[in-house]
Amino acid sequence: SVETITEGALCLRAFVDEEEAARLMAAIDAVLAASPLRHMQTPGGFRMSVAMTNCGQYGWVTDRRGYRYQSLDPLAERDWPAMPAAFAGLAARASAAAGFAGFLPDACLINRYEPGARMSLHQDKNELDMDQPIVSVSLGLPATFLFGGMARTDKPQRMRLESGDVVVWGGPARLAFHGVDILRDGEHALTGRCRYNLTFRRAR
Ligand code: MD3
Ligand code: FE
Repeated sequence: SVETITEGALCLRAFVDEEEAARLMAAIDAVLAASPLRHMQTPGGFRMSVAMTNCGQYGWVTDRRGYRYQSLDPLAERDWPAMPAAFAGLAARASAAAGFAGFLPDACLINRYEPGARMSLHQDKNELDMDQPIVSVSLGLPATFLFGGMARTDKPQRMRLESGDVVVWGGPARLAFHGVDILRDGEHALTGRCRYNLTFRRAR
């Protein structure tokens, strides 16, 4: 099914079936072998509870110097792994289904939430072209996504995201505030005790 969250944001429920999810998970494992998950530091000096890595031409990083995209993985000290074909294919299908044909992501941020991890309300604004959407894919344990509207002070809508759900954020929703509530403990056949989220972006 397709749900409109707000103008410009579509949730494609169960867009990824279990077979594709397993292929994505194998591709995630291959990325992690080259560029391991790590807890990055915010510019303010806090350790993020979500563990992250990237693939594609650019990767999103944060440290004491700020938030940015770069082609070098600072932990592995080499370029990020290439975007797996399974990732690129899904990003193309999902963006086309949401009316953003021609979306060519050059970055994919991989987030891993363990029980207790969360992401506070923020905007994604380190990308150059805000006319390009962001495609997000949830795998594993369910999470409560917080959709905050255009002002930080807007009361967030809560939304359950389950394994296989894909959300495409573009147009007027591209700069909306959003976050993820504290992940509850559980067990999922695909991922074990965690949730993965892939976000496909056009960084440059
Ligand atoms: C709404 N990730 O990595 S995905 C992020 O579940 C991030 O890991 C969350 O927010 C996660 O930056 C949420 C859904 C999402 C992604 C990008 C957006 C929602 C968005 C960009 C604009 C508006
Ligand atoms: Fe975000």
